[in-house]
Amino acid sequence: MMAVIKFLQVLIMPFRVLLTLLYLALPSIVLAAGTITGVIKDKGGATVDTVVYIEDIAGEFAPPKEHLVMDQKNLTFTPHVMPILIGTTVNFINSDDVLNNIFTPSWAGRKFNLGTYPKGIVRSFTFDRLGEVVILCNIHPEMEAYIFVLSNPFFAVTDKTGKFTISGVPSGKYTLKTWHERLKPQTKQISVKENSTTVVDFELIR
Ligand SMILES: [Cu+2]
Repeated sequence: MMAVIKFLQVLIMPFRVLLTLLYLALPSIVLAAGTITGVIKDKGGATVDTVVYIEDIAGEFAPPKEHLVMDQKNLTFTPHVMPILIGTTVNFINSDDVLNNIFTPSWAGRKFNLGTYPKGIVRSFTFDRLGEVVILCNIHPEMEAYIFVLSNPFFAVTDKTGKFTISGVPSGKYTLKTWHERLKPQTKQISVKENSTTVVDFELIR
């Protein structure tokens, strides 16, 4: 019996070594990725709230387990522009002392209305279709936000200086696209190399 176990142990040994090597190599596999960064402007200067995203990338991407949050405060949706991975759930909060409503008139051929509710209530919605979703409040016509549902997690939104950074991108050739609520989308072919940064700037027009 002991001899058989010994024999099996010897047999398994190479696989254990292989597994250990794989485990040790994992961090470098994960690190074999690059960064895309740049600044987006239009003729008026930096364009805040521009979504930048890789159009197509192979792989299965699980949505985050944690819900994202869109707040309503001082009759303003925050954030104003929110790119998300398909399947992500967003919690809509009302932080105002007055009633607010959440609805969209059209998104991939569909509408939704989460209703009108007071401070302290949270209602959730899972975005299971791609595309641009305009978020409105039927009580305050000036309230407006955008949720942009994307097929992969390689996206970013520009800050107030127009800067964006997408990190952890596997090396490869991609189509990088922009989305802005008022400006025309633009497309650039880019190449990402591991452990390096690809700089891509855009000048958007109406
Ligand atoms: Cu409102």
